[in-house]
Amino acid sequence: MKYVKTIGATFGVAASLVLAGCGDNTSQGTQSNEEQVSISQALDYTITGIEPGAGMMQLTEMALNEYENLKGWKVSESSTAGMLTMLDKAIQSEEPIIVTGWNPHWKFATYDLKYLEDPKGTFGEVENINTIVRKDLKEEHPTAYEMLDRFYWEPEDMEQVMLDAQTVTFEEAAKKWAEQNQEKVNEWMEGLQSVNGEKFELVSTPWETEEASSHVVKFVLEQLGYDVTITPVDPIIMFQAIANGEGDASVAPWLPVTHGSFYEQYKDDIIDLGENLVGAKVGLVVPSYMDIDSIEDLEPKE
Ligand code: PBE
Repeated sequence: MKYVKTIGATFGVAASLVLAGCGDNTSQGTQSNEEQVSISQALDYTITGIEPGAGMMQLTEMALNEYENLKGWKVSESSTAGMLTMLDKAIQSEEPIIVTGWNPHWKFATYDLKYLEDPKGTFGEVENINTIVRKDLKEEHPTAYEMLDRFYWEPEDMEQVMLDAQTVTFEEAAKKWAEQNQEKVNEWMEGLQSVNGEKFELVSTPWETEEASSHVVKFVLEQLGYDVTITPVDPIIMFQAIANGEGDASVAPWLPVTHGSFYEQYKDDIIDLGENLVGAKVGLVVPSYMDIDSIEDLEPKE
């Protein structure tokens, strides 16, 4: 309820911002009694966030502490779907909005968006997505271990699966990608000994990027004879599950920054097989029509 009120207030103030933005004399005339509203005021000093367990939410809280000009700002907890709805609504009416954003993601193809510059580097530069496995995996499931060690693809591959999954299930989109990229898949499987229905627990997170990668890995492991389950959980639980051996592997950790603090906590109890994708990114994202370029362009709440 509180959340809805905030949105109402934001839109109310934002409407006067649009008026203030029409810089001709007439509109300034009608404005004379009204104070000019800054972008920060129009946003009610609020960044639109996603699921509270996301690494990005932690990073955004860190940014709120590290940037002096973000004094008094907050990040609203929501869901990815909720954030995308708010983003779409804002863009339909050219209102200001700041979201916790990342790519690969279709929002960059759908809307004209930009990352705010991050001079303090709180959100890192390029992010990788890594593969982690439980400590005994190599001995117990050598075939799966070797396949996971080989698994590596490009952001464009992941995007292709995510795009197809807008109309079909991730299961089908992953299968289609694997069939169209037989050469790559063959490299991952080459010379490996098939198994006979051994159970394999792939731990993932709830985002589409990870639905895409986890389903492709599931498909390939199934070709090798495994019976694979994907369990999406919060990032911290994902690390925990691999560390305590409840899960076999995960292709979902975003590093070095997004899940960096979770990684630090569990790194001694997991095996890190390195990157499965290079060239991801996280940060604060705004529609390109917004007249700010850097996190430092935002104003503290007085
Ligand atoms: N994300 C997408 C996740 C990881 C993948 C950036 C929203 C996060 O934990 O923040």
